[in-house]
Amino acid sequence: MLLVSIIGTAGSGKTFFTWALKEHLLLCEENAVTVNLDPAAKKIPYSPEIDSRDYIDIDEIILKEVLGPNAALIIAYEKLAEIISEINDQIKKYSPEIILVDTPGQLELFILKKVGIEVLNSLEASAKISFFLIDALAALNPKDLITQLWLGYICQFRLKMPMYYVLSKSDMVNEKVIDNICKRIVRPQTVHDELVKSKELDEIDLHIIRFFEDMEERGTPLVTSAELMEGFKNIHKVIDEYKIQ
Ligand SMILES: Nc1nc2c(ncn2[C@@H]2O[C@H](COP(=O)(O)OP(=O)(O)O)[C@@H](O)[C@H]2O)c(=O)[nH]1
Ligand SMILES: [Mg+2]
Repeated sequence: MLLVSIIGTAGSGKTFFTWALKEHLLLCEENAVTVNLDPAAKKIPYSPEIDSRDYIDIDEIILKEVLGPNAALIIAYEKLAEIISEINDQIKKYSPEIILVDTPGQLELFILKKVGIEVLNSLEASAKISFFLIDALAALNPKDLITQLWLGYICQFRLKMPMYYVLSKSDMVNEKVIDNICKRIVRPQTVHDELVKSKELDEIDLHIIRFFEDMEERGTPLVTSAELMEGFKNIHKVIDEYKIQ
């Protein structure tokens, strides 16, 4: 049973990707279920088999506790942590091979608060991986891309599970843009050269670029969402490699 957590900033395409990946896995005759762990989601374009909104009413939390949506989401996750065994029982009923977990875009849940990590870690599965969505439209310049990579890296650091970076909305940019994004990731020196050219490079950029050069040695798996679906079976290889390290 493989658990796939789909993580990324708000609007990066997590829900859409969860849906598309589920449809793709259905076509491949893989037994996959979707779990919506975003209790604040207003509209979901598909019907998740397991839905946190069936257990938690975010609007009620906002009204009762007099909170804004971000603070209410943290309370919602604390409630979710309390009933996680029920969610696990629901998942088990489907005997799935693959569990796709859609998460909220409020990354502080996974970066700054223990409760987000606790919830994802409490979901039962024999292997776990996360996909960090990088919105192509929000990664058009080198610094925006590096910022997104950092966010993903911090999530990986906190979650302690193998991570794939998945380029979403690649259909909304041309191939040259995708090429540029890939080049910057595979060879961070490209970012260095671009910043020198635009006279933007400073000391902190140098440190950050050096960090990503190290990351390059470790290999940063980046795929477009379409490539990921085509090569989904390779994911088991990534998980095995991660376990060996
Ligand atoms: N063209 C295109 N639109 C996308 C893609 N992924 C998401 N979107 C759109 O981007 C918006 C935000 O997507 P959503 O999945 O709700 O983002 P989330 O907040 O990360 O769950 C929606 O209008 C989606 O239809 C994609 O790969 N291609
Ligand atoms: Mg969503």
